[in-house]
Amino acid sequence: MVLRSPEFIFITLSMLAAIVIITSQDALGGSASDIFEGNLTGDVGPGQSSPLKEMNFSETTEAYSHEGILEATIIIDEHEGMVGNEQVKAITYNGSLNGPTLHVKPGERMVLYYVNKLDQPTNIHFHGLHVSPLGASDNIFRVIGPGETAKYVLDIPIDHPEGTFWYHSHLHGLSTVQVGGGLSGLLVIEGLEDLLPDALHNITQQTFTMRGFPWHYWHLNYTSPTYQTINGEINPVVSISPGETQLWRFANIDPGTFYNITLPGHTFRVIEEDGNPVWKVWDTKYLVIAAGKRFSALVTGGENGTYPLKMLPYRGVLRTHILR
Ligand SMILES: [Cu+2]
Repeated sequence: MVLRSPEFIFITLSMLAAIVIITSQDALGGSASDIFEGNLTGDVGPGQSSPLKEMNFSETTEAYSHEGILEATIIIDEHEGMVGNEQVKAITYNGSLNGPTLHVKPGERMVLYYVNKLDQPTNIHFHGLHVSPLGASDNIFRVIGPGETAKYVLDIPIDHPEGTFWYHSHLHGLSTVQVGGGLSGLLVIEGLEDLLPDALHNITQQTFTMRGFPWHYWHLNYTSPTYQTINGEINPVVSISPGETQLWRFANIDPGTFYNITLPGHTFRVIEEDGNPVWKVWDTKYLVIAAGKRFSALVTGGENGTYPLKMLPYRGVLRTHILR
């Protein structure tokens, strides 16, 4: 194997990704910014810890199926907004740094109207889905030109695994820059909780989509002001009660960044990996999440307190996920 420098990058991450507050729900006040204790690369300080007040990107939305069909319109456009203290231009799905989260069940149909308002072509791929790659389905060879609207129709097989997937632009030659620019989002094939013991069927679920932003194509070295975002936010606040078990889905929807996350004092009980329920549940204190990878884990809240969901340094020579 020949090492060519642009395709190999050293990644060093040492940053805080989210604040987890463990307390009874009643006691949750507006104290999130008071307990903020760190920052990412850049100058995000106390008071800017949770939703990006000054940022004019929209919040992540959720789209659910209705009577067997999930119908959604996804508009692709450029938007400017603030991330940390930096004015950035992003390519967004529906104005958000994080595309809408699509929820669909095995056996259902997904109908998406994909509206390209960019001045360049694009398309969409549904990462990991076991569906037809032809026609108006998960066809990565379709080209949706500037100003065009495409209708995508995907039939999810009745025996499709329940798990966490994602979607992103996949136009050859442009996809890495478009995904890094913001064109990716989460897709959940529902039903994972039904495989859990009865007591957990109504378990509270939270999703964490991670991406570095702004994304620098060949300069991902963290001397550049790249912020690690979760659900399109910096340092969001997550709450869970002592002893409560929740289902957390982690998805790395970035085209190149690796994450190594840990929640001090807690264990991730992994129940799904890359869209498949695991054969054997396993426990870990650290989850290394490569670009494109997903995990679902059960997390049980420990003692009252505030815990940073940390991204640890991840050092190594990594081949970037070149999507071209
Ligand atoms: Cu993919």
